[in-house]
Amino acid sequence: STESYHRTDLMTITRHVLNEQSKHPEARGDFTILINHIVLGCKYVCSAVNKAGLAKLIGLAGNSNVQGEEQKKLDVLSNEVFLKALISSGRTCILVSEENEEPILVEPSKRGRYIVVFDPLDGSSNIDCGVSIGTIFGIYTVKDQENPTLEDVLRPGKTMVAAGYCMYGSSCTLVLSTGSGVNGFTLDPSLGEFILTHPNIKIPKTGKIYSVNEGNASNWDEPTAKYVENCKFPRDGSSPKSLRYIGSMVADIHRTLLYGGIFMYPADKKSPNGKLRLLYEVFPMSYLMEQAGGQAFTGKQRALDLIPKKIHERSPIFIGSHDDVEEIKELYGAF
Ligand code: P6P
Repeated sequence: STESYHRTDLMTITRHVLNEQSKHPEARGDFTILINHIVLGCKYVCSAVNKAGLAKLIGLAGNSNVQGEEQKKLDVLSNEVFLKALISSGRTCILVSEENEEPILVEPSKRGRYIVVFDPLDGSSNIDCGVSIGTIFGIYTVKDQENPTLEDVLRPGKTMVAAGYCMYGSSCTLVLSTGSGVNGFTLDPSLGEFILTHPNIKIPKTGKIYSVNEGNASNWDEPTAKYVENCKFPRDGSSPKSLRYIGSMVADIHRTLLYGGIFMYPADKKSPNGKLRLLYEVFPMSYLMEQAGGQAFTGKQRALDLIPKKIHERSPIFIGSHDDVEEIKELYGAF
């Protein structure tokens, strides 16, 4: 809200996380340090994303930087930035990135008790046309810090201790939950600080927007087809819903969280598990949506109850306003 922005005691994300920490007297500040390193990564990627667009457009010297190095693809650069930031925090022991086939085991001297699963730059194919893209992350606590194993990451999303995303668009917005609600922060480039601009986000109980790639309609199963049909030709004679589909998950989810409605990437004949990745796309967004009063459903069960078998496995997802997801659950229950 503008009121908090103009107040003199700006609530930065660092102060906000420290306030959260003070509610846990036993906390040693490790989590705060971890979040600060994630925030650092987001600031760096934000500036790289904004520059890259320009560099590409004005064709800087074959897109190589001043050292003449070949301009790294932004998602590769973003991945390196987050891996370095997370490892240097000294608070992580296992990292799972969309860009790395295998989990990364942090060297013992730099180990902490957190596991971070992340997609460093989701939707990066949208950069060239200026569509918003984003970083998505989820955080687990390791069971035995002396012996981190793959089992530590193949756990249900409901055991995450925090999740969030950072959207690089007209402004840089970081949305975070540490288990007691959802808060949105906007980067003030003049301060280099994320300022609390969306305190305690709650998703409307129902919405007038549905978000799905209609191009896949020929492959949908019956319940999805019926639900979308009813959005367009409501049986109860109410006005049809609006279709909004950006094709960048972070942007579609951010709009759904703020305006309400439902985002869907269903399973279909081509991709029986849908397209989106369970661990570092579906779980973090489902965690946030539930914390904001919404729901996340796979077509079979609550998304956060799923137990991954592989770190890059996919899952169908129906996520958003409580009542809208309830409708699709009834349709799936009925079939
Ligand atoms: P489709 C972007 O490539 C992405 O991974 C998500 O950000 C987005 O929601 C989805 O794929 C879009 O997929 O098949 O509709 O183009």
